[in-house]
Amino acid sequence: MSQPVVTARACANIALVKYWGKRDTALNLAATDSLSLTLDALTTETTVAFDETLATDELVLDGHPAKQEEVERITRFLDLVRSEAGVPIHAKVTSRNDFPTASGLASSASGFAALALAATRAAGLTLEPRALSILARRGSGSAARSVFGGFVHMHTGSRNEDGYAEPVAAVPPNFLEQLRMVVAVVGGGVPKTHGSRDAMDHTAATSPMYRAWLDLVPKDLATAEAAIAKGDLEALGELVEANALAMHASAMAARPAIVYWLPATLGILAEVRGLRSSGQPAWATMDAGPHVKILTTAAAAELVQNALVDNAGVTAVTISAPGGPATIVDASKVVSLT
Ligand code: 2P0
Repeated sequence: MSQPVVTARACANIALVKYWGKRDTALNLAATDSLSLTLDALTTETTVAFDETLATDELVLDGHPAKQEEVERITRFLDLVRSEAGVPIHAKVTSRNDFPTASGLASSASGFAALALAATRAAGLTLEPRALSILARRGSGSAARSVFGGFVHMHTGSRNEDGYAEPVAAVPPNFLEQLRMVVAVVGGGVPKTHGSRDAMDHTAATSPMYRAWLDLVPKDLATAEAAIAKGDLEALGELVEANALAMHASAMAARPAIVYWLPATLGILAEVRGLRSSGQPAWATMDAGPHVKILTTAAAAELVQNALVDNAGVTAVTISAPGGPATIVDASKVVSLT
């Protein structure tokens, strides 16, 4: 019996209007829609090989055997693929990120998007992009968005089949090409203090600001997508920074508080406001970690990078262009040992 060994690559994405909270934890359906930009400089490459000789699934992450809880999360995800494909055997998964994992730099997004694509192909399934997005969501909500390139809109969905992402339709020509995201890593990419999954559940359960967050998101999405449709970067940037601050405000108001920021985070936010007051296009967004991503233009990206690189506590500043969809890198038929 032969099983293809498949390698897929997916880019991370940064939410422009955030996903923070779930309506259904079992199906991993988000409480609200969200909007993201896929980034080409942050990628995960994942190889999947189903193998009848394995007694359990195996996961090698960035060259090291993964922790038990990480293997269990992958096994729960592969169970969905096994059941759909009718392939009742375990798999070896080898995954490599080109950025720090579990530090608020969206590794679960690119990771589960690459795994969804590699695992389905390795199991003999070819899913349409929408079905792949729905499957990736079961692994991690933000992964549904990393199936696609460019601007991506994720639907909350009230049923499993409605919770998918899709590219934003109305984007003026050349608007994406002129955008850059400058990623300022704070604190050396150390693992984050609160995983986003637990933190969003805790925010939803205890934050007096959470209801306001849920009411805000549809309005922010409409504003952001109208700005994209007009190619109005200033309107989009203002909205992006305001939305990120609102998400963090809801998390900080949780009891006990979820505070992702470090002193350098605030230093960068001040620097970004300074850049704007000197006429530069720069707007900040932060996720479940201390790092800051700055939406800017290709023309201003190096200036923004240079302004941030010497800030205390900033350990790396990279420039990323918009990225494309998840793709197969290699799919070769091999004869298994049995
Ligand atoms: C986002 N984040 O929209 C938000 C903003 C982090 C902050 O999506 O529980 O790892 O796996 O569905 O996708 C992080 O949440 O959560 C996230 P799960 P995920 O990008």
